[in-house]
Amino acid sequence: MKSANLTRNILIGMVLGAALGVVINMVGPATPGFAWLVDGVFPVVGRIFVKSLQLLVVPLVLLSLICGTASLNDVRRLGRIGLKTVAFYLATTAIAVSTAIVLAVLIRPGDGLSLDYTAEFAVRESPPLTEVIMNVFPSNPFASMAEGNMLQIIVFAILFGVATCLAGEPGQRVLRLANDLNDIVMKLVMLLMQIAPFGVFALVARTFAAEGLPAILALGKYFFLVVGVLLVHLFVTYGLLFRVCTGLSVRTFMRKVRKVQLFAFSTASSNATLPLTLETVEHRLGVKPAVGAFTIPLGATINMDGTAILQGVATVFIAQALNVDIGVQGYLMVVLMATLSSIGTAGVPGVGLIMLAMVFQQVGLPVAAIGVIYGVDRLLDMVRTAVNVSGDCVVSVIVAKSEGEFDFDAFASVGDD
Ligand code: DAS
Repeated sequence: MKSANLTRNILIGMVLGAALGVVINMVGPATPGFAWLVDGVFPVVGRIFVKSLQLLVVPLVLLSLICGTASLNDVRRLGRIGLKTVAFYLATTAIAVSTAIVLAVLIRPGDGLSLDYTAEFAVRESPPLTEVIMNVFPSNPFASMAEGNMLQIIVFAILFGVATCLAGEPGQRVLRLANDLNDIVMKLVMLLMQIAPFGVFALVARTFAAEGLPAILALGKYFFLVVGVLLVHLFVTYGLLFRVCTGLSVRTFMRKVRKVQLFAFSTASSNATLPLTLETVEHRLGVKPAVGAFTIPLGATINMDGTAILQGVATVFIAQALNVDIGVQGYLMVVLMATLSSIGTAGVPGVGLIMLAMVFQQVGLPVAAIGVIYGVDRLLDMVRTAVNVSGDCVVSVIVAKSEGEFDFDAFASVGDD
């Protein structure tokens, strides 16, 4: 199926899934005619679809990063690309959470709310930051791959890629094999994409059936403020940054990342979307593998601007609802925590709430209060994941263009996007 048709079919699957989900939610998910759909068919189809993508993440990241690192064949350049990438990722995350806090303080979504959070919201404890940073270095690469520990896989792949450059002819033989395997895995990505419309339909229908309109209306101001800030960050912040740093057409960029955004929205997982994100930046946005193979896997793990926006709005919302003044210092702490806590947390559904618990603990808000916003979080997770992957694509193009690892013709090509 051509890429443009795939985008259309994914969109159709999403719209039909949302419509059916809302109807089921209104009639009642437990209704006999619907229960087997909501609790049986949709979860099964959705999980098979997401698992089929997660199947490819580790081989794709490992092979593309080994090939990308080796193709640079210059450790200094690799270091420069790495520093630029991390700097842009952290800067856009800090801007995101700051925008969220400022708008939430101005709009005051939590005023007048009486919070009932007697139901304890149990959140898995998140490791301290020092442990997260130490955990970046693998002790056993096979264990890292088996666990899907993205940062450890990235570190191992870069070291392996550098070593192949130093290994002469044997290294070149390994690189040729790695490139061939990478091509095959990319073909597998496009093959599995054919089931995307069905998987997207099931995932979106299940979510809307479970979290329909009543939950959204109950937290209207909060819900629509988070979505609003996400859209501001996507179209204003990223639009300006992309235009200023690359001089390229923002409209073309947004058109080309549409499929990746739909995918991220449907799966609520940057990791599951990673194969498509990588294929898009390298084949449609003109980012050469030497850069894309590094920026995209790293971005799926450490770059979560959409998640940071959730943290900013949710912190202000809960503080206002509890009449707690966490002060300027508290908000600065939120900016720091949101920026740093995104490092090392994989891009999977719901990771934003785990990180939010870290922020609440840091600024003295009751973690149990997160239970108040839990009901609409899956829907917000879908939107913020689409923003997360968009940020990965923006920074990839900026870094690629600044390093001369950019194919303008591929970016400007029309039609098969
Ligand atoms: N679902 C996460 C991701 O994949 C984002 C989040 O939970 O906030 O990026």
